[in-house]
Amino acid sequence: MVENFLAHLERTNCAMDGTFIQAVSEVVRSLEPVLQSDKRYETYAILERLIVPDREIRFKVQWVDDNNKVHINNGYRVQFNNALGPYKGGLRFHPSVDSGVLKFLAFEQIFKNSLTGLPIGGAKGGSDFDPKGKSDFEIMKFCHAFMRELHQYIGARVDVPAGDIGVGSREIGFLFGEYKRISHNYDGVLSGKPYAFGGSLLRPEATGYGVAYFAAEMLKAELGDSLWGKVCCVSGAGNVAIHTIEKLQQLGAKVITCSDSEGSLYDPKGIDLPLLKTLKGEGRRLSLEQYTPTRQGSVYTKKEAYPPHGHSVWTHPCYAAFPCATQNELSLEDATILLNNGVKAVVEGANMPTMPQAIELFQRNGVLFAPGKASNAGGVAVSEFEMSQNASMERWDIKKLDRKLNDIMCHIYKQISQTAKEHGKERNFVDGANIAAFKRLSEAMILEGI
Ligand code: NDP
Ligand code: 2IT
Repeated sequence: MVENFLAHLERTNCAMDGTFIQAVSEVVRSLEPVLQSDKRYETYAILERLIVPDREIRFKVQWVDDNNKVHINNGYRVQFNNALGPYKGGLRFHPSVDSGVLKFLAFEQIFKNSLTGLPIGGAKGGSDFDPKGKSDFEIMKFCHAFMRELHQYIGARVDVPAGDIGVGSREIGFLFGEYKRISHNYDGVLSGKPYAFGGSLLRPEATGYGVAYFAAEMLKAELGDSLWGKVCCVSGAGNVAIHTIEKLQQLGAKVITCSDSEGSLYDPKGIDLPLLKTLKGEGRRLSLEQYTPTRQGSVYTKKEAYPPHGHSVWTHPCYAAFPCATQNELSLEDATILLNNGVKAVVEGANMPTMPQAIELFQRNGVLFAPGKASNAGGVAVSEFEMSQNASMERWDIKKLDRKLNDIMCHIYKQISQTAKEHGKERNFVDGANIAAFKRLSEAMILEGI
C-alpha cells in the first residue's frame, strides 16, 4: 500500500518537488503501521488529502534598487493545512527558493506545529530574492513590495508568517510596517517582530535554545547523561546556529565548529560566541574567515577546499552534532565519519538537514537521532506565544517564556519517544514524531469533515 501511494505521489508532483517527495516519503513510511489501525483514515482519505496543500499562492514582486534599477522576483505563500489553527510558518528569502522547496517546508511545518500541541496550522512562504550584498534600504524596499502582494492572503486569525533563512526581525519589522500601512490594522499578523512593537522576548533565541533543551532532555532520558563537558559540532552561523551554540555553552558543552555557505570554522578551544556575533549576529553577513586572526588555533576552511561534501564541520570527533544550516546538508559520507568518530546523538536545528541514508545509518547504529520537526519546534512555539501576547495585549516576562519553552521541548520529546515505544519502534524518534503529529492532525481533519 505504501509503495502504491509513493508511486501516486511521484506521478502527481513535478521534478521541482524533489525535497517535497523526500519529506512526504519519510512520513508515509513512518505511518505504515498506523494506517490500517483506524478505518476512518481510509474513509476520510486522510493521507491523500494530507499531501495536497490547501493553496499555493505565487505573486510578482517588483522593486527598485539604490541605483534605480528595476528588479522582479517571485513571491510565494504555501498554505498547507489549517485543521489545527491559523496557517503558521516562516518566510525564506534565498535564491534557491522555489515552489517545491516551500511545499516541502510547509508540509514539514504542519507536522511540527501539530507536535507543539498548540492551535496552529502549517504554511511557508518566501522569495528567490537574495538579501546578500543588499543595502538596508534595498531590503526595506523589497520587504515593502513583497508585503504589498502578501497582505491580502494573511491575517492574525488567518495566516501568521515569521522568519526563516534570510528573514530576521529587521525584515519582519519592514514587512509589519507595510502591512499596517495598507490594512490600517495593528494586530499580530507576523511573529518575530522587534520587541519595540509587539515582539515577544525570547523569540530570537527560541529555536536554538529549544534545540539544546530538547537535546538535554533526550540525553538525560535515554543515556542518563548531560551536555556538561561534551564536545559538540554545529553547522550554520545564522539565527538557529548561534542560539544553539549559546544554549549548549550555557549547559556546559564545548562547541568547536560552525559554518556558512562559503566555508567552515573549527575552534578547538570552543567557539568564541561574542566574536562570532560580531560577524554573524542579526543583520550581519561578514565572512567567518575574519574570525581566525584574533583567535589563535582556530582554522577556517573554504567550502571548495573540502569537496564533495560542502563543508568540513562533521570531520571533527564529537559527542553530539547539530546541523543548523539548511536542508540535505549532512550526507551519508558525513554521517559515516561522525559515526566512526563515536558520535552519540544528532539533533537537527535546520529543517530536514540530514539526508535519508544518513538518518538510516545513525538509527541502525544506535545513534540518537532527533528530527527537526521535533527538535526545532521551539521557534514556532514561541511564535505562538507571541500571537497569544498580541491577542491579549499582554507581555510575558523572560522567565515565564523560558519555562514554557523548556516545558514544550520536554513535552515533545516525551510525546515522540512514548509514541515510538507504543508502536514497537523504541528510540526511532522519526517514526515517533511522524505518528504522534499525524494522529493529532488527522483527528482534527476527521472531526471537521471534508
Ligand atoms: P539564517 O538565514 O539566519 O542562517 C542560515 C545559515 O545557514 C547561514 O549561516 C547560512 O550561510 C547558512 N547556510 C545556508 N545555506 C548553507 C549551505 N548550503 N551550506 C552551509 N551553510 C549554509 O537562517 P536560520 O538560522 O533562521 O535557519 C537555519 C535553518 O533552520 C533552516 O533550515 C530553517 O528552515 C530552520 N529553522 C529556522 C527557524 C527560525 O526560527 N529561524 C525555526 C525552525 C527551523 P550564509 O549566510 O553564507 O548564507
Ligand atoms: O521552520 C520554522 O519552524 C520557522 N521558520 C519558524 C516558523 C514560525 O512561525 O515561527
